[in-house]
Amino acid sequence: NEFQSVTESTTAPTTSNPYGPNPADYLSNVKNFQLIDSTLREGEQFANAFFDTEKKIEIARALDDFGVDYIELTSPVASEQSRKDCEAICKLGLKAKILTHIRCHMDDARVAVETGVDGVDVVIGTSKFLRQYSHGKDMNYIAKSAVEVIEFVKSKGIEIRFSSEDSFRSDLVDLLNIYKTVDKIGVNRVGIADTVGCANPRQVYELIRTLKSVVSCDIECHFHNDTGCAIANAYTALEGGARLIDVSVLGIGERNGITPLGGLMARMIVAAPDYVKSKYKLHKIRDIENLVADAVEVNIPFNNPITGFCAFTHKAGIHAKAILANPSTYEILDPHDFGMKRYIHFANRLTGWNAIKARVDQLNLNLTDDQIKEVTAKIKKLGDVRSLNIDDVDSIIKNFHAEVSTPQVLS
Ligand code: AKG
Repeated sequence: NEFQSVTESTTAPTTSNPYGPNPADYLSNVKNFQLIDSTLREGEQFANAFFDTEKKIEIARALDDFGVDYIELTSPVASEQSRKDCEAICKLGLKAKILTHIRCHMDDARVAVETGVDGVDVVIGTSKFLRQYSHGKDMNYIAKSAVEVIEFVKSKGIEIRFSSEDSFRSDLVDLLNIYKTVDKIGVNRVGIADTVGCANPRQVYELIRTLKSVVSCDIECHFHNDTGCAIANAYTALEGGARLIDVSVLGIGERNGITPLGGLMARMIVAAPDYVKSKYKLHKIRDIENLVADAVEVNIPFNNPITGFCAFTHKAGIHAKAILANPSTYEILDPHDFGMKRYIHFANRLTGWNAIKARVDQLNLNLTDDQIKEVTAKIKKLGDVRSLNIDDVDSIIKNFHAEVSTPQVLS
C-alpha cells in the first residue's frame, strides 16, 4: 500500500525483548534526562483547570525558575485567548524552550509557527480506536500529513516533535513505520504516548528498546496514570533509552492525569542525585505545587511524594529510634534536599522512649532515662484510650517533670 512506499516495511521483532537490557545505555539516559512540563497544556485538560493569562505567566515563570527544559502550551487554535497567551509566554524570554501542541494538520501548524514558539509538538492517534472513532484517517494519510507538517515546521527553523497518540494500543509495525518515516525527514524527537494509561514498565522498556533500534532522534514519553504506573513508566522509559519525559505539576491532566513533576523528581534524585540536584531547584517544588493546587482548587494529597503532609513523618517507636540515630535507616529521600523537614510523630501509642526523649530535649527539660521510660509508659497508656496530639504529650511530660522535680517535704 501507499504507506509502505512512503516508509519502509518494518517487521515487528518476534521475541519480546530482542535487544536485551544494556546497563551502559540506560545509565547514561537516566543521568541526562530532560523535562517537558505540560501543566499549561495537559494540565489545562484537568477537570478543574482554568488558568487566566496572569496565572499562566506565573506558572510558566515558576517552572522556568525550577529549571524545566521545556514548557508545553495549549494549541493556539484551541481558542483566541490560547493563541494570545502562547504569544505572551513566548515573549517572556524564559530560559526554558516554549512549545505548543497541535494536531497533525497544516491549518494548526501555520498558526503555531506564527506564535513565536521554539518548537511544535505534533500529535495524531495511531491506534485502531482513534483511527476509527476519533479522526477516521488511515496510516497512509497519517504518514503523508505528518511529512507535510514536519517539513513545514522545520522550514521555519524551529523544533518539531511527532507523537503517536495511544502508542501502546497501536499496531507495532504501523508505529515503527511512522516513526522511521518522521525520523528520516529530521524530526527532533518522536513521542510515545500512553494516552489511556494502559502500559506497564516492562512494556515501556521493550517498546523503547525496539524504537531505539529504528530511529536516531531523541525519544519523548507521555504517560497517563490511570493504573498508577506513570512515574514507574517514565523511569523505565529513561532506562530503555528515552531522553525526555512529559510531566505536569501534581500530575494534573485528563482523567487522573500524567507523571507528576514532584513524584518524578523523587524517583530521579535516587537514580541520578548529582544531575538532579545541580539542574533543578528542588526546594521550589512545594511552592510550585501550592501555586497550581490553589489555581485548580485541589489539596495536595496526604501521600504526595515529597510534599504530602506525612511524606517525612515517622511514627512507630522502632522507626523513630533508628531515624534519630541515622535518618538513612528509614529514609531514601532527604527532606532537606527539598526544603522540607522531618517529623517524629511521638503523640501516639506506638511511640517509644527514644522519641519521647527527643521531645523532652526539645522542651529543654531534664529527665533521666528511667524517668523518660516512665513518662513514655504514661503517654502510651493514654494513647490506648484515645488519639493524642502534641499538646497532650507536652502536658504529660511537663506535669511529670514538675512532679519529679518538686522537692519532697519530709515530715
Ligand atoms: C496523550 O496522548 O495523552 C496526549 O496528551 C498527547 C501526548 C503527546 O503529544 O505525545
